[in-house]
Amino acid sequence: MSSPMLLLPLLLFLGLRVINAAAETRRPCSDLLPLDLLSRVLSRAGEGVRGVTGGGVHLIQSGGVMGVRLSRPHPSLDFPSSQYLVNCHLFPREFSIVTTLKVSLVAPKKNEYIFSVVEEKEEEDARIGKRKGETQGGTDGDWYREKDGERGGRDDERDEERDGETDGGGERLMDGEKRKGSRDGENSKSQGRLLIGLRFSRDRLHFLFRGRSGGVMARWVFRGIELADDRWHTLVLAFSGHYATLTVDCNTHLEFRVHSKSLPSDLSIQGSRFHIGSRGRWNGLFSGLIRQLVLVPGSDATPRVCPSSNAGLAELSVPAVLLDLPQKGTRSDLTLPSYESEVRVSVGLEKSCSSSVRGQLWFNPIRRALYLCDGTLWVPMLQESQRLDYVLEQQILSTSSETYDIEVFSVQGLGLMAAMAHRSPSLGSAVYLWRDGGFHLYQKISTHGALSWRHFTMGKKIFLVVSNSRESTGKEETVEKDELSVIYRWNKKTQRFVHYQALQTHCARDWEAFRIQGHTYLAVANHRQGNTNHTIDSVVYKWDRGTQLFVPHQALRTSGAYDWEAFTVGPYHFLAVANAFDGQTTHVDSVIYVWVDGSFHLFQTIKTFCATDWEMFQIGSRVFLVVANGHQLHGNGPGRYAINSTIYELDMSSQLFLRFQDIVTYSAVDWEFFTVGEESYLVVANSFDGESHSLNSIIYRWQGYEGFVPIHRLPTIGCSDWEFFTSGEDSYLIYSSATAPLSKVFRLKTH
Ligand SMILES: *[C@@H]1O[C@H](CO)[C@@H](O)[C@H](O)[C@H]1NC(C)=O
Ligand SMILES: *[C@@H]1O[C@H](CO)[C@@H](O)[C@H](O)[C@H]1NC(C)=O
Ligand SMILES: [Ca+2]
Ligand SMILES: [Ca+2]
Repeated sequence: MSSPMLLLPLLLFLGLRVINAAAETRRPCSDLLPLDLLSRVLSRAGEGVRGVTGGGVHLIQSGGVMGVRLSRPHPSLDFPSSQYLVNCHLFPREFSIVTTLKVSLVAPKKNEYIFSVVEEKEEEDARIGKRKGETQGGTDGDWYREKDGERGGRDDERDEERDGETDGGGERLMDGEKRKGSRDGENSKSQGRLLIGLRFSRDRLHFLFRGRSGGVMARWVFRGIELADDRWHTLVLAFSGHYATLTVDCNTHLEFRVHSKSLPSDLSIQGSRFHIGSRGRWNGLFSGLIRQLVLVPGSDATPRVCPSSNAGLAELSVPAVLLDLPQKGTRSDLTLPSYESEVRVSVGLEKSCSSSVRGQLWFNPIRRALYLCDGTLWVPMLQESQRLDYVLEQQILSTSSETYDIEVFSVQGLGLMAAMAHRSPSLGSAVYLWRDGGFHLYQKISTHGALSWRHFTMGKKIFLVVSNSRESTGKEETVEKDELSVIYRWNKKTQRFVHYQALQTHCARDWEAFRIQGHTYLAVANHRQGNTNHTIDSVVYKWDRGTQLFVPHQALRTSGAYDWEAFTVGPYHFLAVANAFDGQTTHVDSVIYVWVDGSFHLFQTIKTFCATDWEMFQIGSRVFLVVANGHQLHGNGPGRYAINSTIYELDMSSQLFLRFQDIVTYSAVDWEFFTVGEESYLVVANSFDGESHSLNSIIYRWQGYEGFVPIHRLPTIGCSDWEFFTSGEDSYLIYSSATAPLSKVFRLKTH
């Protein structure tokens, strides 16, 4: 490997950063994900929080764009902070708020809260809880109100103002406006102290923030912000170190240097509640439309949102139900709403459609579909998005021996094929052809302890490469001598794969094929040399046009390499190795390399535990890498198999892969990413839990800000690999077993 010194200026030039540190040390609150507060509200409203359905939260279309209107206080509008800011007792020191709003009018001298975080007292908790029970189905108003005179609470509004004044000065701007103390407070005493508040008046935006130790309320006032012009605006308010930045519609850029004392770093959010669209009181509900409200911990979200082709509607995370617009229908008998009019949409459980609600829209959050009442029936307005419903067993394929890997590919004129790496050296491996909804044996290929197959093409030439790893006989020389991996080429005439080139490998676990600047490369993961040496070279080969053969291009030192993953992000080519074992421990660094000037250079190392697979995938413009961690070895003690496998996301500003989500896996050996319709999924191959090989593999579905959540469990035996493929209209998954001579094909049912 070349020296990092030489590499640095080059990479700086490219805008990339080379770093040796593990990614996990970068974020103080690494478990926090962007918190989509509005999705929270909508899913709670849709589910009918505590028996109360829909009311209070309406989807409104305005200016051709959907937003949420809050018509009255509703239980879905507030929730405990602890529910979403877990593993982090203090509010993040660095954070951004991204919000998209449309406000038509604000009365002079009036403030409206976009959201707040309010302290909650325990006895209040109990009382509110009781009251909630009492008022189910009743008026929502009581729910927020406290009994008069029950507590001699301070009037926070005054308190906030006083704090602001006494703590004034520096670059922080004070709002001199005096308000009538009674406006908010008299009838409904405060529920608790305001900890965080984002509110606006006619021409300014206020951000309030209280550190607990001093009890001091700091306030920033951004003047000249005219929000109430009946247009959609997207605001990004970012707090980072000593700066506060406000970006409006991606182009106004107001930057305030915040007095170091001013942004308290010790704001405890324990025992507090988020209130969306209010200060947590009966009156004073946000009057406009909200389309987006996201709290982003740990970074300035501006580069994630801007630039945008539609800056007033720049998006970080908009609830899915607000993304779709009703299409103009083709049926002429329907009176379809004009985009410019405000249309009422109810969310929640099915209501009856009768002439009285003709023309109303109903959003069913369970089916994620929008319906229009034509006077008698609900007519679907949007093509219901395809979505994985359940998984059907399609085929049980008996194989000559156990299988370590499956590669599915297609050959023009013939169709879908699967190359399977079978274990038995005497029976060899095979290629199968997809016919009539199942795989059938097509061609046997002699292999020796085959561990993986890779398909690739060069122009019209079709190739397959297999990694052979003759199982150890105890005699090192024979092990060494015969370890040849083989490239096969598709012969059009005979319609068979034929031997093309053999390459010396060392217990090869994986082949990866990729192209860079018109050249084809192959990388082999050499796992071990002899019986004990794991720290050896893995090799990148390059196709030589003269000799028409692959020749060694670069050697990269690896430790028990298991997998290579090649991927491209913009102009950058990456190659990541999963390092499993260095001879002593499974706790070794796996490495991501980047292509600079004709060869790979260190980009980032990531701590892994017996890493067996990397899978790169993209969701929208976001780039992720997920690692499969096999097991943790502690000295001579028993290994741990139930450990986290981690999803990393490429952070565009730091140019690093940062921890995004941990998922507990059981000796994971493979991740497979796939999409069905609009939805994204991951499936993991769980192979061993310490006792048994019969356990569930899990399918996870992408849920945006929640990351991936488990949705299906598939019983597998010694699962070694998952592959996703489609045939015609249908989507399938196939898995192979390393402990039984069978593979299974599942059909993914969608609706
Ligand atoms: C392992 O193999 C590498 C590459 O062949 C060699 O440089 C190294 O010395 C070997 N290590 C041991 C402990 O034999
Ligand atoms: C997995 O990670 C989560 C959160 O990152 C952590 O709470 C949990 O203890 C970890 N589980 C294991 C088995 O390491
Ligand atoms: Ca991989
Ligand atoms: Ca796979």
